Amino acid sequence: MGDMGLLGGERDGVLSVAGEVVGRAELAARARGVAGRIGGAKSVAVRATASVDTVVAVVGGLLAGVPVVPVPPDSGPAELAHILGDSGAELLVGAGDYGLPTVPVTGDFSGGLPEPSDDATALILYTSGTTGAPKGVMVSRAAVAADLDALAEAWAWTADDVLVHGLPLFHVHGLVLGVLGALRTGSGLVHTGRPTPEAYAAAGGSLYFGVPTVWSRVVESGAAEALRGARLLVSGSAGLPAPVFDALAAASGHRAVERYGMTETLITVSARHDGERRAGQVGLPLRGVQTRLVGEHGEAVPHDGATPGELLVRTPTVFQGYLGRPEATAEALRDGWFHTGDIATIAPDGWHRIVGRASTDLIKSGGYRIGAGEIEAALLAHPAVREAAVIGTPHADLGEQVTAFVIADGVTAADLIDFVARDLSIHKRPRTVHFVDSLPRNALGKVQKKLLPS
Ligand code: MLC
Ligand code: AMP
Repeated sequence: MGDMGLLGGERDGVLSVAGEVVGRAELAARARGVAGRIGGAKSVAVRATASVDTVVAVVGGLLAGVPVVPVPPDSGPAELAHILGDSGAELLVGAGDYGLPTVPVTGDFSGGLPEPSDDATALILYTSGTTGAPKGVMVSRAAVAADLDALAEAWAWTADDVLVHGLPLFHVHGLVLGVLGALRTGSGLVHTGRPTPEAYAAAGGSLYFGVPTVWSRVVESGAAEALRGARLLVSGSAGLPAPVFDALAAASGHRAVERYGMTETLITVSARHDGERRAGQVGLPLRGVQTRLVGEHGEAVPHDGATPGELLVRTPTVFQGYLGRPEATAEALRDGWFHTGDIATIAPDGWHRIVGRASTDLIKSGGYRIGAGEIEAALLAHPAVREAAVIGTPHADLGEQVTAFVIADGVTAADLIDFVARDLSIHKRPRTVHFVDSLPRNALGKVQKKLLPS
């Protein structure tokens, strides 16, 4: 289906983004208008603010079979230049000042549109690796459709639901699940602009999505009580701490459904609407997904619920590769198995628990994936910085925070945080900068991050 099942059907549920309401017929007409003007482009960029325009632009790209590159609106200049250059985006759809020819998100189109193949790239999502600049993750139309259908089944997500969330529209959670999922299932959508507890409490939906930081704030603020009438509260993008799971259950009456995924694989493991919910565990593989654990040398690790191993997934929702990076793709995707870099246990009854990450160089802060290498490179670009090491350290609200250790003279922490902020988006800024005389290194000179104080 050219529209991926996003626009059809007899659906009249509300679609509201940051206070702006759009009817499905109007969304379809505007998206066709975009599609009619971008056909043939290699890819198109969208400044992915929380807005109806972003939804129109993304759906327009899907209708045209043109890969969409959602750009974080707070991207700093270095990040923005990288995303635009690396993706080769030829047009900007909607508002923004990217130095590209711009296509408006208004207007109509009555001509014919192509029928893109299932393996056409739907989205190119930029995500951080352990080193270097973010990589473009190519996600196919088929992967998006398969994931949304598997989630709809696991969560009994239908046109009778009203989905509420306020997550950013440039990542899998907010965009693929939170917008395309609502469109494909036909559910209503109330995007709250930002994921504040007050807005969640006021929205009156049936299905709620949040990252753990959001659920923790919902509990802290007292807003959880207002969610009693909901059907399902879903948490993901980082581990939901068991105390938050318990406090949310006590205050809202809902044991949250936790699910696990990655940009590269979409969502692969989840608790079910009609099944158990276990604090600290992420559930069972979704329909069509296989998982297994391997040790450091690739040996099989028993699924005994106790022995940790690296989690591998084989799934119809897997990405098509990192744009322009065949070696990185081959490293991550071997014999059809994606190596997640997450350390997990699998119990004999199939329940998965994520216990950590293989690398200290990937940080999850507020559900954002942040590569230490990218921040180290930004710090090292400052003339006063001689050495830098960045790690994630525990943070009560964000799960982890970005913490930098630097060897530098004549600068303050605030100088360095501002310096990084000039280049990168807000959540990548270090929250704490420690000035040190030396960094712990091994005999080969590599920084031993595990020895840095957290
Ligand atoms: C942030 N601020 C800083 C700062 N970092 N100020 C100084 N130094 C820093 N280092 C500012 C912010 O701009 C904000 O200002 C204020 O401090 C509060 O910031 P915050 O504590 O980070 O809160 P907030 O901005 O409210 O963000 C929390 C959050 C956000 C939970 C809303 O982290 C978020 O939206 N996370 C979702 C990430 C996500 O969607 N991930 C999914 C990836 S896909 P001001 O002025 O703006 O208030 C994926 C796959 C899967 O993972 O499984 O889903
Ligand atoms: P991203 O690429 O931003 O999609 O981040 C993917 C990473 O988020 C995974 O590799 C995990 O480390 C983490 N993640 C996502 N969901 C969960 C979860 N429910 N529990 C623990 N970690 C999670």
